[in-house]
Amino acid sequence: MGKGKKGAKTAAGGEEDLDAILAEINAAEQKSQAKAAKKGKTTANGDKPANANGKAKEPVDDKSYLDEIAKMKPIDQQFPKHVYPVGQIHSYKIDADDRTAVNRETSEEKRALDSSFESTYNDIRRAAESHRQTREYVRSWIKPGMTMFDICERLEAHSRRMINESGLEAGLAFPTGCSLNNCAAHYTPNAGDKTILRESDVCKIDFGTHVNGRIIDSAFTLTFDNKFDPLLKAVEEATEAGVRAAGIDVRLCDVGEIIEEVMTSHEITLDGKTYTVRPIRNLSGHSIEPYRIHAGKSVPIVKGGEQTRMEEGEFFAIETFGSTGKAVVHDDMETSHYMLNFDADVTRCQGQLRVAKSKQLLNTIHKNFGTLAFCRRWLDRLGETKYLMGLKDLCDKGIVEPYPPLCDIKGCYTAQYEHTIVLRPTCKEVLSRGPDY
Ligand SMILES: [Co+2]
Repeated sequence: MGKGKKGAKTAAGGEEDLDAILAEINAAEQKSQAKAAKKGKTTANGDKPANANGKAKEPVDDKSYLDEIAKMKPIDQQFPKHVYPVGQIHSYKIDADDRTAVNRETSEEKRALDSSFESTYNDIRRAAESHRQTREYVRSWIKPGMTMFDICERLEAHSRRMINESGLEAGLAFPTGCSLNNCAAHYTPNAGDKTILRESDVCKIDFGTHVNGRIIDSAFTLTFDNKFDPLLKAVEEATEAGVRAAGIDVRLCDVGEIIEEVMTSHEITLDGKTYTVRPIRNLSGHSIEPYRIHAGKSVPIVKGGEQTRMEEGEFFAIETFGSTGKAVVHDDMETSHYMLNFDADVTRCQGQLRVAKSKQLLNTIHKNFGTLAFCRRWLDRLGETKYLMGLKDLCDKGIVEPYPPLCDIKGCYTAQYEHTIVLRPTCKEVLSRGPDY
């Protein structure tokens, strides 16, 4: 999940949301319209899903995967001793004049400190193993022709099973991003979204898991046409460079500069036009704290960022986004992602809310998601209905924050790779590392 968008606000997101609210008010009418439109409708992509006969095909709402998933063992049952696989270990870089780095691995003090965090590391490693197994599962069946809605629902069903979801102690850390093409982040379908994954799409799968609030935030890019390979390679290498550069006392601006340098050393030719792959300058990585996906620090992906340093013990999502467009994102399309404002005093807010529906919705959000991000689909599955007005009320009052999709200019392509790392006292651990990326 990307920390998005400094000074890129437009009204577009808000207008789209107002449309959604009006649609909700006319729910009954909308339903009958949907029924009438069932024959010969187009997808949100503007394409008709075609079967072998070239006829428009209604995607079937096939939930048979639920039985298959129910038979799978959650991670905590796969590891009966409850000790989970360690991520990829990197030694800290040793400066010629600075011997502290080399000492970290052997220092008794640092080793003792490291041991004191073992249960936290074990929690987040369980979340990481869950993430790896879910993304492997997704790669085994995801293909063009499926709706983005079904893709997300199936991914999340598996993820809930692997993490052995249990209230706020273990679960999904944020909604499944599946942003397409020029959209870089924060798109997941809302109810009724018929968008279909196409052969020509560049899809960013960005999802999160957590155990006791220890979040794994990791993402990769899926394509079905190898013409996009140079774009994916540019972004994957840039993220790798960021992961390598990260370390205790490293300045955030230096990480950003290295990422930009690596990414822009790549180019891609599409339809006879050659593009330098550029990092999206108003997106960044971020520090992570318990139940707080975007903590205080941003990890820039271009040069000229803050000189603040990374510190011992911190968790970071190192993520980069490459684009063939303007390399700047703006709010676009209907909002799906929301999150309780971390600093909101929920009890006080409850007392101040006049509208019963807003009050009840805030209660549901607080109880089920706490300060973790959620989406409209997740309110739907909790049985919430006609909540858009209440949600808008909570957003207007600053209690809940909306996170609209972040898109570059139409027609361009964006890619993303992301890992969660921890700067342990003794070494750097790439928690979300897998055989895939
Ligand atoms: Co992120």
